Amino acid sequence: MVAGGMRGITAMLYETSLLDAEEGIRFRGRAIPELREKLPKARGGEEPLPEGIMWLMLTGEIPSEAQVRTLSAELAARAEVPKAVFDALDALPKNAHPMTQLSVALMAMQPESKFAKAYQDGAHKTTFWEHAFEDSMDIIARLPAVCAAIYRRTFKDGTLVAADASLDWAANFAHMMGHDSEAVKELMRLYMTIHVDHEGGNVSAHATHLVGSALSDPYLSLVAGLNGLAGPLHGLANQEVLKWLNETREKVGDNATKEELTEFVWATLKSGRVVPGYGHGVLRKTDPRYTCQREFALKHLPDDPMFKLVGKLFEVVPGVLTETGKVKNPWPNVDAHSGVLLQYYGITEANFYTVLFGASRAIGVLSQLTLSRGSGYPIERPKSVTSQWIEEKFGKV
Ligand code: CMX
Repeated sequence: MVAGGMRGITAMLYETSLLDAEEGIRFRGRAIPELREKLPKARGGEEPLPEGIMWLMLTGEIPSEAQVRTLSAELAARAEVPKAVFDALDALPKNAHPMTQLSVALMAMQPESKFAKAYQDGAHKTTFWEHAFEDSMDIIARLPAVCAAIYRRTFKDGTLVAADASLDWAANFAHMMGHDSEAVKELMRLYMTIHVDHEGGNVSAHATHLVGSALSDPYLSLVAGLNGLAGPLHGLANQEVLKWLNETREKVGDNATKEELTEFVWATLKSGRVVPGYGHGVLRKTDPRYTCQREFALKHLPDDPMFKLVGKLFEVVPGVLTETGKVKNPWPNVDAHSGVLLQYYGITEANFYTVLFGASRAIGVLSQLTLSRGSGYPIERPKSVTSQWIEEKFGKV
C-alpha cells in the first residue's frame, strides 16, 4: 500500500464529504441527486446554489433560502480584489497557464491573511478557526473576480467586466467572464456545486489539509492544493478530455462506428497515454458527478455532436479499459463530461477549465480547513521507510 500511492490506507479525519466506492460522493451524508433537489436555487433557476453546499459543509445543515441569500450578500460584500493581484498577473507572461496565474494571484493576496496576522499577534489556539474562516470567506468571495480576470486577460481583450452584486456567486462569476445567458449561469451553479469536494485523500484536498496542518494560513494552504489540482492525473484531466475529444472527432468524424472509436481508444493507450476522464483511485462505478452533468446535457443540449460523442465513448471506453486487465475502474469520472457542457455555451478555452474546478474546490477544502482548525488537529507527520527497510523486514517484493 505504501508503494502503491497509499491506496486504501485510512489516514485522515475529513468531515465535509465521504466517498463511497460504489455510490460516489456524499456531502455531509447527502448524495448529489438529493442535494440537487433540496439545496436552495436562484429565483427562476433549477440548479442548486454553491453557497448552499458551502453552508452545508460548514454546519452539517441544509440552509434555508434566506440563509443562502445572506451568505451570497456577505460574499458579495467581501469581493473586492486587491490591486496587488492585478499587478502580479500583469507581471506574468501572457502564455502562463491559467492555473499558474491563479496560484500567483492568490499568493499576491496572502499578505492580507487575517489568520497569519492573528497568529503573529499571539492569538489563542482556540480562536484559530475564526481567523481561518475569515480568510476562507475572503478568498471564496474574491475568486470569481480573480478567475474572470485571468480568463479575460488570457483569452479575451483583457478588459474586465464589473461585478454585479445583485447576482449570486456563480452567476456573477459567469457574468464577469463575459458569459451572460441564464443557461450559462445555471451551468455554473451546477458545476460549482458538484466540484467542491471529494473527501480528503485526493491530491488537492490532501495537499490543502497537509499544508494547513502546519498552521500555514488558508491562502498558503489552498495554493498548495490548487497546484496539485493542476496535475493532469487530477483536475487538469478536464482540459485533457476536451483536447482528446477534439482529436477523436478530427480523426473519426461525427458518425464514427463503435469499431472506429474502439480502435481510436486503443491507439491512445498504445501511444503510452491515459484515456482522460476515465478511472479513479477510489470510485469503482460511474461517477454520479458525470451522471448529473449528463442529465443536464440531455435537458439543454441533447443534439450537440460533442455530447453525442461523449455518450458513444461511454459505450466503448469501459470495455477497452477492462480488456487491458489492469485498470481498476473503467468508468467515467467527473472530468469526462464537464468540458463538453462548457464548450457548448461558448467557454471553449480548455486551458481555463481547471481554474473553474479550482474555484469550486476552494469552497470544499477551505470549509474543511476551518473545521480542522476548530478541531485542533495536529500537524501531519506520517512515517516513511526506505525500500531497503522493506526488504530487510519482509524480504524482496
Ligand atoms: N487510461 C489508461 N490507463 C489507465 C486509466 C485510464 N483512464 N486509468 C488507470 N489506468 C492505468 C494506470 O495508469 C495504471 O497503469 P500502470 O500500472 O501501467 O501504471 C493501471 O491502470 C492501474 O491504475 P488504477 O489503480 O486503476 O488507477 P490509479 O488509482 O493508479 O489512478 C487515476 C487513478 C484517476 C489517476 C487514473 O485512473 C487515470 O490516470 N485516469 C485518467 C486521468 C483522469 O481522468 N484523472 C481525473 C480523475 C478525477 C480527478 O481527480 O479529477
